[in-house]
Amino acid sequence: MGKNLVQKIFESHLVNGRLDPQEDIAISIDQTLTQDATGTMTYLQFEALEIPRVKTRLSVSYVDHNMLQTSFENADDHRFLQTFAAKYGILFSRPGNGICHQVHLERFAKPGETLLGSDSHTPNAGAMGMIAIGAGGLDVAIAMGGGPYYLKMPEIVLVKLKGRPHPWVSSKDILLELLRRLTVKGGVGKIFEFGGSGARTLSVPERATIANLGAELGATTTIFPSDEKTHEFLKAQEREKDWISLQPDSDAEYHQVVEIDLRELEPLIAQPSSPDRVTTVTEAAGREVKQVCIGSCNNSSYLDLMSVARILKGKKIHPEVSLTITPGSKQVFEMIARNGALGDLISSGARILESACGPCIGMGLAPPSGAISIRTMNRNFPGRSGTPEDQVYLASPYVAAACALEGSITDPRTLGPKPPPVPMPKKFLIDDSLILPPSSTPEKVAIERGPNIKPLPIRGPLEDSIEGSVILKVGDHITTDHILPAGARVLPLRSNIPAISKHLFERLDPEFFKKAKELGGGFVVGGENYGQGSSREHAALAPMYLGIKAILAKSYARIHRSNLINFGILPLVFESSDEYLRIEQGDQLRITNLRIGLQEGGLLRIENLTQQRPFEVFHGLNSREKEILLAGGLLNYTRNHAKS
Ligand code: MIC
Ligand code: SF4
Repeated sequence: MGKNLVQKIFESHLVNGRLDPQEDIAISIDQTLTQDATGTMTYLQFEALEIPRVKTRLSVSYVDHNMLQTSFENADDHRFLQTFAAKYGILFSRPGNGICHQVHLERFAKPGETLLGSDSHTPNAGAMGMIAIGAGGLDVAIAMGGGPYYLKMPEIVLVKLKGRPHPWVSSKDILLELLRRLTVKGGVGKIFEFGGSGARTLSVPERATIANLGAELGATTTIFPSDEKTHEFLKAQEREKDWISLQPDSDAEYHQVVEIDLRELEPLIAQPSSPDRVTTVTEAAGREVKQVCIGSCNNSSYLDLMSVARILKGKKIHPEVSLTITPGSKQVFEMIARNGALGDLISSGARILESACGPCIGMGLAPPSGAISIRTMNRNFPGRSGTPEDQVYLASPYVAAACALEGSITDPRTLGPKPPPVPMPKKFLIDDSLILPPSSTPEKVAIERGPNIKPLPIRGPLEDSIEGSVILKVGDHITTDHILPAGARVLPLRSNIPAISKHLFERLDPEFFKKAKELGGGFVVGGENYGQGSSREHAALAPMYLGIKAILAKSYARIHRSNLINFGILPLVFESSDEYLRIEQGDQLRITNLRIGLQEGGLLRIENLTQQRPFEVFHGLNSREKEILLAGGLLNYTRNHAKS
């Protein structure tokens, strides 16, 4: 039987297990990436492992999220990250060099390799024919120490693209179409492998838009073959030597095949406040727009910004619209500056932001109250932009440019028969001077730690009996932005768990912190796909710090479930939706004989002391996960193993 692309790369990296769906496997990791908002904690954890130098082939530390320096915290974190990277053998991409996923694609992603990143959009690099997975910072720390990455072997879905899209339909619309069909949990436990004649015609940056947005399906990752288009891109990045051809066998098998006929697609748009609330732009047309933000790790490439610049050239944006442009990297920024396109954007009335995550993570540019903001980004979770009750729509750069000109949701096909052509450059501008190599005399490097960098909280082994009340009960699709918001106010506290924990669940219950403190911890109850979205392990670390012992939910998002286990919090699953309905906020729960109960079967018995009745929950933990929980988290588990 022939092999698909995923099987080929997994096979060459397999450390443990069999490549059958649902089997527990471990794969070796060639490359890691971190960004500053997750990086400080990742490196504090790496430090706790007491390993003198990273063991990966390549590890890169990026600074792109916490760029507003309204006080000392972010600047101090940058110094910590820079000195840490120098000492431990990590490349340091300085602030200003660009967004981790865009820079990694340009300079480091390599066909056939594996990448683990402490950011959920790490699959962006799947555009280069590599297995790139987003994970919690502790998993990345372990990988930097030479450990494998553990996961359940996902099902592999072939997404077969047929034909060529009509003018003004872009690669963004391909993934929006998949989100429309499959929803934000349609990819859980799956890897999407793209193929077919329609995939062959897409350039690497177009593929990256798709692979990046695959994270919103809840997928483990997304991958494209490495072919002539990959070769063309790597050559233009002066990295031809990194190219290999990587294709599935002609008789490769898949668990599922999804076909998209690109000729049937039209420009699409995701409505507030979920990436899967997709409709056609025609359907939404006419709604008044007050803000347009072009950029983020989705759609900030040279090709994207050149398209926007060509559309806006010689025109002025609508007087009611504020338009922002964030180039994805220094390479993109400098190229559009040197070729004059930046001048066209400025002349149209655009506000040019530095090359960073910016508005995508609420680092400024919150939209006006009640106003529609059109963004080329990947997430429109409620309140993420910084404005309560925000109205954020997600769409392609073509749609965004049309909206900026017209002041309302506008189908770009009204702008003319075809978008202005933008050819792929034969050669990108290469200047890696903002990527600092590690020190050759690491023993001389002192790590700088500002006052905001607090020691890592660690819990002891799992208790045998836990009791407490349900401090909060929430519904389906609670994102990590609900659990622990990002934005300019909270992000600077990422290296300070005592301070950041004050913001836990604040959007859902402003009293949560106070209650958890008074009660000394307890339980949280959630619905489907609990913990959807980002990889931020702070959404597990802060609950652990406040004494949350278990979450009870209908189902979990992949990365968040691992993060809970990594920090010793039980991710329990309701046996039936009835149980979810019966349990109430404020109920007092007790689990006894937990240590033996965990080891014995798949179910745990919980006493609801308030309602005076027992009920059962499912834990679905494999033997390694049980051991991690019994040890009180992955760090304790790893240290115990290192000693034995
Ligand atoms: C996001 O897009 O939500 C983030 C901010 O990049 C997160 C990481 C973080 O919270 O630091 C992600 O996607 O993992
Ligand atoms: Fe940054 Fe936004 Fe991409 Fe997250 S989704 S890495 S915040 S640009």
